Amino acid sequence: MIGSNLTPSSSLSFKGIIPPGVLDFLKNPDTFLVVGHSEPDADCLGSQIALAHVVQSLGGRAVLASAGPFLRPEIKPWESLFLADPDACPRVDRAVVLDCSSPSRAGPWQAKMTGLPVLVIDHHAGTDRCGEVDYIDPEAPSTALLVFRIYEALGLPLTPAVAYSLMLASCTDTGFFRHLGPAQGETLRMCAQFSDLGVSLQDIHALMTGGQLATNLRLLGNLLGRLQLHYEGRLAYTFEEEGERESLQASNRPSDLLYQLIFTIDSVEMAVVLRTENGATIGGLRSRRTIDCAQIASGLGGGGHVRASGFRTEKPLDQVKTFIFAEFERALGG
Ligand SMILES: [Mn+2]
Repeated sequence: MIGSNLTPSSSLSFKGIIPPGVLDFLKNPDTFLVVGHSEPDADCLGSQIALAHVVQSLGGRAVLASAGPFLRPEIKPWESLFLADPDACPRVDRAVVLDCSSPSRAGPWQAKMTGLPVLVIDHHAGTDRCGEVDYIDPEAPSTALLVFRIYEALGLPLTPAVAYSLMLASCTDTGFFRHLGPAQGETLRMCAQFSDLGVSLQDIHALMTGGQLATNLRLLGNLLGRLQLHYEGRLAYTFEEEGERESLQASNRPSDLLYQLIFTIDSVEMAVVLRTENGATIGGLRSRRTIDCAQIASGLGGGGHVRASGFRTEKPLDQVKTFIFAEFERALGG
């Protein structure tokens, strides 16, 4: 029976139960569209690469798809593996959508999934249960962990490329393991296997934290210079001015570094970073412990995780800021 062999009863380490139907969905000699969200990160892409390998190991064919862009240095080398244009996609029989809280996050690839049997694999809070089969575990620190559980359940051997992909994915979504709370050793045990297979955390750390431009750090400096603390230091707010990135010739905003620095202030419970672009307001929210960022972002048409979320809205920045501050105040009171 499907599922009967998926939870070793003797092991406390294996908390995740793979829902019935997931493995059967994958055990098909079909062509699978393996798709993730736009503006992908390494958890999304690495999980897609590993899942494509699962499909191929089971006798199917996989088309890796991503709308991109591949901006971050650690994901750049993967760009050539992914099809960007849905019009160039061959005929596909079924789709697996990974790391997307909603199919709309797949951008132009969403339309390609219409009418196909879909498997959703994700770890976001509040993910649409829209697949023929859903494997959604909001307690998993990464989508990579869910794909790894599929490997384990199927007894598939890991290749060095898959181990690397899932390691980079895990490092991304766990902030290099520092976001792991208690009883999350499953991720560490998984990554220990990747390390034993020859994956270097040292190299991954250098790739993820290096490659910075001085211009990006100047932008970071400006954002820190504008940092305001509200609600007795519990809410930290800053913003990027429209056109600032271009005028500084910054290639990106070092967001991880920015949030990391903001949370070195002990009083900060939530960090809010806003910017405007072509009339839209784009924001990132991070919380230390209790504030549900995903819920606040969903009120602005966005989504994500409890501790990290984002949104893009047509509402003006001042209105967005007022909304977030009010939601924060309500969350504090509640
Ligand atoms: Mn993820």
